[in-house]
Amino acid sequence: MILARPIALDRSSDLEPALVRLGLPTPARAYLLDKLPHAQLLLTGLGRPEGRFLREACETTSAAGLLPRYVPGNHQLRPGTALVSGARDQLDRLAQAARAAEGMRPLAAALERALAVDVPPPPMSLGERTFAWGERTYLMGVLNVTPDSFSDGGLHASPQAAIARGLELAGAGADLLDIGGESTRPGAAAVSTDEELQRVLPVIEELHARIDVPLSVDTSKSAVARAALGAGAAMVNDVTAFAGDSELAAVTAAAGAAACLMHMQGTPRTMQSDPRYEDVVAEVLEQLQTAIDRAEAGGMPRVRVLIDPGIGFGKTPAHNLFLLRHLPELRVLGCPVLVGTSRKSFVGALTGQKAPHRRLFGTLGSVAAVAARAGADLVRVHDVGEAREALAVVDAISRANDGGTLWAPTGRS
Ligand code: HH2
Repeated sequence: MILARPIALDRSSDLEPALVRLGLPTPARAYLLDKLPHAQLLLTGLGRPEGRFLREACETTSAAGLLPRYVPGNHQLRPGTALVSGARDQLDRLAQAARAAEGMRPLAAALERALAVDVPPPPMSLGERTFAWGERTYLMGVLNVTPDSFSDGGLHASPQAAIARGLELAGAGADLLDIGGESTRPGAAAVSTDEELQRVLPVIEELHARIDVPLSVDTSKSAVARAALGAGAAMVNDVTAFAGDSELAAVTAAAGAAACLMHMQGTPRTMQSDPRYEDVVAEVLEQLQTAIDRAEAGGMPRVRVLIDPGIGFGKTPAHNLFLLRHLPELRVLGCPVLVGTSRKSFVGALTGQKAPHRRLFGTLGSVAAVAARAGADLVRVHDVGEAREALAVVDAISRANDGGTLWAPTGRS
C-alpha cells in the first residue's frame, strides 16, 4: 500500500525518525537536518544599513529575504521590517556574515538568538533546588494571603490558614510557592507596605522553616521584597516588571534572588478597559526586553530572570489565546518562560464557568496546551496536585526523549 503522511514537526529533530526510515546513517541525517527544515524569521527595528546588508547577504547565503522585490505588485514593506526564510545552514551563514560585517553586531545577536530558541535556558538554582529548564514543566503554586484575590480571596487570609495551604501545596508537588499579599485583579484596592508585610512575612518565615520548596514573593514593593528575601524567599515575582518601584531590581539583585518579570498593559486598575495591540507578540517581547534591561541596570544577571507574558493583564481573551499559541516565540529572549492561566476569566469565558474555583478543567486544558507546545517552563496554578498529574502525561508525550530507542535500527550509527 502506498502511504503518504505529513510529519508533525515541532522542532527539526522531529524529522529524524523519517530519515532513519529512509535508511540514512547518522552523518547523512545530521547533514540533512541542517538542509531540510525551513524557518521564517520576522525582523523588526532594522535601520537602513541592516536592510542593505540583508538584501546582499540573502543573495550570498541563498536565504530568501522578503524584501520589496519579492513582494507581488512591488508593495513597499514597512520600513525597518523583513521576513527572512531559509534552511538552518543558510540562516546560520546569514548570522555568521552579520557577525563578521562592520556595524552588524546587533543584527547578528538578534539572528543568533532566534536560531537558538530550541536551546533551553541554563539551569537555575532557587533555594535548595535546581530547575533544569527543558527537562519538564515546573509548577508554581499560588498562595494568596489576601481577602480579595479574584480566585481564592479570603480563603487563606489568616497566617495559620495560609501556612496550612502552603504545606498542602508543597505536599501536592509544587516546585515553587508564590506568596502574595496584594491582589492584582482589575480594580483591586491598594495595600499599604505595612499591611502587605503583615500578611506575607509570617507565612514566608514559617514555610521557609518547615519545607524545602523555594518561595517566591509576589510583590511590587522593594520594602516587602527586602523583608521577604531576608526571611528566606528566593524569588521576586513583580507584575510591574521593575517599572513600579525603582529600588526593586537592586534589592532583588543584592539578595542574589531570581526575578519574574511580567508584561502588563496599563495598571491593574485600568488594564481591562480597552486593551489594544497592533502586534501583541512583538509588543510583549519589546516590553519584556526593556524590563530585562531594567533588571540588568539594577545589577541582576540575566540568568536569574524569568519572563511572563502576563495572561489577563491588559489583554482581551483573543489577545490571551493568540499569545498562548505563539508562546514559543518568547524564547528569543533566552529566559525561562512562566505562564499564569489558572482560573482566569478567559478560561471562564470559554467554559461558561463564572465562578473561578469551577475553572479547574479549563485551567488544566490551558496548562496542557502551553506545556505541550514547549513554550512554558513554569506554570503558575492554584490546583497543584491536579496540574501535576496532567503535566506528568503531557510532558511524557511532548518532551520525552526516547533516545532514538523506538526508531533507530540497532547496530547502525
Ligand atoms: N497572575 C496573578 C497574579 N500574579 N504573576 C505572574 N508572574 N503571572 C501571572 O499570570 C499572575 C501573577 C493573578 O492571579 P491570582 O494571584 O490568583 O489573583 P490576585 O492577583 O487577585 O491575587
